[in-house]
Amino acid sequence: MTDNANTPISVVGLGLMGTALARAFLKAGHPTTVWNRTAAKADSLVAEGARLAPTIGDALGAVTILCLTDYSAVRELLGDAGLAGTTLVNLTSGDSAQARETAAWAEKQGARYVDGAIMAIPSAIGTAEAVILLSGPRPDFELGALGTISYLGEDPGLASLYDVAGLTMMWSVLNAWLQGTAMLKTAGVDAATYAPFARQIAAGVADWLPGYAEQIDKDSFPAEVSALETDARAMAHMVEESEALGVNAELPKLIKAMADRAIAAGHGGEQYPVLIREFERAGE
Ligand code: FVH
Repeated sequence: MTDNANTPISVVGLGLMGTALARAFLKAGHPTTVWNRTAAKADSLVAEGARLAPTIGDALGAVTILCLTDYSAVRELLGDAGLAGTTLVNLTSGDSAQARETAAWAEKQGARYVDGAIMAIPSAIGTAEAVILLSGPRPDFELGALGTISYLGEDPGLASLYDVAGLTMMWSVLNAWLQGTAMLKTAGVDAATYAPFARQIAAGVADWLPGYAEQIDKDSFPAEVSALETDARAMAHMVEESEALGVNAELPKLIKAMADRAIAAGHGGEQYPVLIREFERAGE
């Protein structure tokens, strides 16, 4: 990979995120070309030194970053543009099937195609906290101006898969926190008071992941700490408490139903990560 802030970069799509990406490239010294369907959104970047391409065809450079609403916008925009000689780095959010289809389509048109996912908000772009996931052919140019680049492998679907897996983690943790917050509010405990305790629990659970991952990868779940049937008894408290307090019990019931199914399938004496089997198959 060339560590070269002189590499010219094009950024197509100047919404909230695309503007932050273009600004980070400019700040790092990359000659930066920009294009947006609504041209006025390029004004501030042009004032900061970007070149505004008059057409999408002119915008396509050796390295072109795409950051549009979704994959259909990408296909709609680039449909007839001609892609030979371009490496597209598509940082638009989507799923792995869309990423693989778009890779095949772009390669058919002569482009090199790298898919990506941005795990950050616009204001974090350009800092180490901004994680950019990439997959597809390994880039031979430097994108470090954007943040921490993590290359995941040749399969162009991997970046989107990691993105969706990360979002699942994020929203599951947040929903669990909201459930506990709703329960505690009934006793007059406000969200700010509960938050540090919730954070401590989340950090403790995060520490279990490497050991649990080892059990999943070995497909062996000895109950070293607690058996699933013991966990299920605590889950019953979670359901009963929610119902008694008059707060929403959907999430506790879902958690318990999955454990109950695994126990019914004979896994009650094994450790929690045996539930992976419930996640690996589509629900009834
Ligand atoms: N903003 C964020 O925090 C998140 C963080 C994680 C990843 N995302 C993803 O980034 C993609 C873009 O998000 P965004 O926040 O920049 O979105 P908007 O501000 O709404 O900008 C959308 C741009 O897409 C252009 N566009 C849409 N459809 C078309 C089309 N058919 N042809 C050409 N351009 C199109 C739009 O153009 P315009 O409306 O300004 O003319 C904007 O440039 C997204 O995948 C997030 O999930 C951001």
